[in-house]
Amino acid sequence: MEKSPEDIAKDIDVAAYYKKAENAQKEIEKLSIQQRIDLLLKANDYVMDNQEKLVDQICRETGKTRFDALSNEVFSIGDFVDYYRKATPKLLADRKEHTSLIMMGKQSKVLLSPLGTILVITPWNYPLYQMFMPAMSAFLTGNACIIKPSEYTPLKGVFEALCTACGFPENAIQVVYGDGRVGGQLLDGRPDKIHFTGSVATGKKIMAQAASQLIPVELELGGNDPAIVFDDVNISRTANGLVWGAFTNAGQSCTSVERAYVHSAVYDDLMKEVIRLTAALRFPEDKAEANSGKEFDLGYITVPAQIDIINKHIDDAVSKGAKIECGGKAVENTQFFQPTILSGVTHDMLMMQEESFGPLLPIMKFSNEEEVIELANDSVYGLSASVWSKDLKRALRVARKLKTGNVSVNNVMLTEGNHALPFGGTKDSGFGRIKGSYGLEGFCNVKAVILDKQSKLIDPHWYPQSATKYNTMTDLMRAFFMKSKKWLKFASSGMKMDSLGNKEKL
Ligand code: TXE
Repeated sequence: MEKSPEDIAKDIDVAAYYKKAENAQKEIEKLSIQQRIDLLLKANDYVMDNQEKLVDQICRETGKTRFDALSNEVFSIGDFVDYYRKATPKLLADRKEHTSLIMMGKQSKVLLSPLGTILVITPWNYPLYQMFMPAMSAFLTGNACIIKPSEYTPLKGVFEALCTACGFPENAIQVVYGDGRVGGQLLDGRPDKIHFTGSVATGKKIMAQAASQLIPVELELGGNDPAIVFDDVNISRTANGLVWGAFTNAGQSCTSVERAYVHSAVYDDLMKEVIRLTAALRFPEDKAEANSGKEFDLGYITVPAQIDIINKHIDDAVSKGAKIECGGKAVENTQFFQPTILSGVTHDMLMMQEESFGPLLPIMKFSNEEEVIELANDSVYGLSASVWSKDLKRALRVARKLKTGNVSVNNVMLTEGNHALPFGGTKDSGFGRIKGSYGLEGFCNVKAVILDKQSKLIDPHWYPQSATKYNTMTDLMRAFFMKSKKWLKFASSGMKMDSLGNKEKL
């Protein structure tokens, strides 16, 4: 008989997982950076070699289309590895930093050391990639990792098989299955850092629990991403971009387009094209077709409760005056939800304020730049955005003013497509950054080191203190720190300070 979620949680031996992780971390730290990269490359080849099996399992657990599984999970893993195989040695190398003249003779360095054990808690929308990317970032930086995948998409056995086949040190990456209770218990094992991707509500719970033990957290939460379309765009490209950005993965992406603002000069043309493209998407008519094994452009909604949220947002918008231009409901007795376009929307509607996480695209008209920036920023979220305009100066000006962690110009969801760029949000979308240099630094103890020489001399600011030392230090400071430097005075007071320190001590 299968164990209940309660029993699974009861049986978790948290201390044992952390003990194994601690031992594994000692082995990982012994590996050179190149040896870790070599294991990453093997993991990459394993994913590519097992692509079809993995795509099958992802599709079975999430309901996404095969192309979504391929492009958003397998391809993203390939791109992640391709970036870090080249960038990691440089990103993790010791850094030489500036040493002020006032500290002459010393050297300053920053060393990146592992933190220890990283707890990675993942959601269900991109199950393989969301496990692979943070876990491998943690591994590259010399950490052990414990993953708690979403109970809806556990991909049971995938990581265990990958780690064994590629020869990762034993327990370098452990996977613990179960629901939120198990996640909560794992926090009590006191990881050295938590990387969480999921909802705002759970993010707040995790942060509160982590605070009591001062565990650092990185939170990648949801979004309500705006797309801003100016009056000089190519209608066809922009409409295609919006439709893909809103409906890829059936809208279950934290950076999918959740609301669009279109300049009044192109609103009618763009709306017409968006509706035409949406109506042409291949989508099941009924349950029989949904189960026929046919290929569609949109998959289904992974977690059934999510359909209630989508329906609630549509009902709320319609009750406040919005018009459904196409779509608007789930295919009866299935988890497929029709790709839906709405017009006549306003900012008091739930879908313009909260994350729908489904295939909804509400479109609103605007007439000037200031107004649309204000509308886009009128959100508790701040994850991502897109700006569409031929005028790149304007697009960049607007991008600068958006209170989000990412902006794509004349494209959509593309910043996260480049692993050299940091990814993360502002406001309720969370904080911390993954990917790029930040993605490795975030899993490191960023350690400052000063190298001084051994000698018989002592530093002038050490004991004893005296009125003469106070006055000489004042002269030195004024000569060096004030707006115009007085080099002669600096040299003479520096020499006096040095000799004062040494005379007093010897
Ligand atoms: O997320 P949860 P859910 C958003 C989206 C969606 C909503 C809910 O709006 O409607 O989140 O999705 C684990 N201590 N996103 O319910 O609950 C849980 O087991 C420790 C945005 O799936 O946040 C799972 O592994 N862990 C998003 C993970 O947290 C806990 C992606 C996420 O679950 C826990 C998906 C606890 N107390 C949904 N409670 C994005 N940012 O990309 C739950 N978990």
